[in-house]
Amino acid sequence: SGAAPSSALPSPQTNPEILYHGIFINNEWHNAASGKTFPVYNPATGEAIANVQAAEKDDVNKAVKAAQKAFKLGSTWRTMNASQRGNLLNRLADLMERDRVYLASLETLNNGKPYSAAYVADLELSIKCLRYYAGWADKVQGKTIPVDGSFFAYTRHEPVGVCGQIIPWNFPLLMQAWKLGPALATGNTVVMKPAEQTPLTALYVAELIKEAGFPPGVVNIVPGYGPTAGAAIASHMGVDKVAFTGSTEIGHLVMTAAAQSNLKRVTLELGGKSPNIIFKDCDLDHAVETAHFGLFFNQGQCCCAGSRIFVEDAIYDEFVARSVERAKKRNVGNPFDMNVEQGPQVDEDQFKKILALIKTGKKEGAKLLTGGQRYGDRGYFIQPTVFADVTDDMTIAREEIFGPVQQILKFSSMEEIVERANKTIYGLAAAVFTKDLDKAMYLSQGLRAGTVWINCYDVLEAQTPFGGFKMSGIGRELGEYGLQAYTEVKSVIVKVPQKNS
Ligand code: TXE
Repeated sequence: SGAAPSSALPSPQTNPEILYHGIFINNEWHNAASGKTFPVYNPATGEAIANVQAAEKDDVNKAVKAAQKAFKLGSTWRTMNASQRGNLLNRLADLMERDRVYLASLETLNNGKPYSAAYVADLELSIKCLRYYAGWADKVQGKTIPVDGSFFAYTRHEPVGVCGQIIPWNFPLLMQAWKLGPALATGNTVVMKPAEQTPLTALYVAELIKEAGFPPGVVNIVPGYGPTAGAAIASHMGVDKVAFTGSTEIGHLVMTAAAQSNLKRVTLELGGKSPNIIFKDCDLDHAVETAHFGLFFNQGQCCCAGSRIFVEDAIYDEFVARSVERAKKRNVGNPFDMNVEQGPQVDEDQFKKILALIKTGKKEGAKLLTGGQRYGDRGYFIQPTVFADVTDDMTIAREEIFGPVQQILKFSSMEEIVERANKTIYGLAAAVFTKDLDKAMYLSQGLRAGTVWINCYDVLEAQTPFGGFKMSGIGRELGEYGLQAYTEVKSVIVKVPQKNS
């Protein structure tokens, strides 16, 4: 997506220094109350690279207290001009720009994604997201309402309060930016838990938040595990809203915890099994390459990965042959190497889950045409894998694999395809490749998904809302819609001596 040639990129720092391992509360670094730490790994080698303080309930309590204090009426944050909140977000974006090579390098070390992708996609989009929401800070407006009687009525869009934000490991910096941008633009305070696999860049950004000049307690970052730190946030009586991105399974737990505690507002961005529908009248070269990108990008670790590729029967064999050829050419290896397209999976759990699903695919009769095994003998690399002759009922056509494994199915009519594409518990994204505008428009209405791409894939810009139908989530992130989850609407009604039109 608009990537500059990798030769034009500044070289990475192949051994970026890890500066922060603590819990960030009130713009200061703290150790865990329990004294516990947890190891963080380099997935390209499997070696531990840092020990990070493991936040649990006591630490989350401390962070929530700090966030509540920063949110008090009359506080520096509450009395700050909205435009100044925008300035601070822009300053944070400037600092990420300043440290872009370092941040992209650290992201690569901890997550395993190619440095070129981290630099061109993750950093670019994170910075743009913060700037987009910086622009919104002083443009969130209520209404005046012509109420019956001698009253003057208006609405205020107020911040919700303390926002718990629990994020995953597939795009650590970008998920942090998606969450911080709208929350801070609208004046909330934050207690954020990065994923236990990938806390390092979030902790570095914490230091940049302080440097940018955000008042103490506005953003607190509590690294730790899900069942301890994450659950403490989701069930906390002092947290007014929780935003979660991760698995559908944990999405259920977060919503349950919210229901059983204080009915905090909940937004969820969960899994997917997105259909990518290829008609015989498409531009075939473009469709093959974009379907490849839409599945293999980020080692296949995308919630919106196009993981059910439906191809019209007339071009099925040709599409499969070209997709296999393309997958065989995919350059796997050291993610710091500028020419590498695919690094390791994020950790051993994911690596094992993917290999097990590949086995299941073979057992259930899908045709394995390339890949299917571990790549190399060190780290969590998996060969780019393509399955053809996949049918709707197979496990690999139903479950999220979250790895470099492409499923290609066949279809023969318009009537059949809408129903089959929608036959899933998920509804995050979908795509259609055709030159026929009528087909594209018909499907854009019939597909039950939060995003429909036509002749493109993974176009995710800060201006357009993103989120799921069905079990892919609740609420929308990004765009103007993304602000809604971070504001409460308050009606204020004032008695006036006389009302005139
Ligand atoms: O996810 P989890 P995992 C999918 C993908 C992947 C699978 C499992 O299919 O293979 O989920 O990945 C925190 N209360 N996605 O196990 O556990 C956890 O610490 C509160 C899709 O890594 O959902 C982390 O910060 N929080 C997805 C975050 O939830 C809890 C991205 C996500 O982890 C918790 C990642 C609890 N009880 C995985 N338990 C996407 N939508 O992009 C865990 N967490």
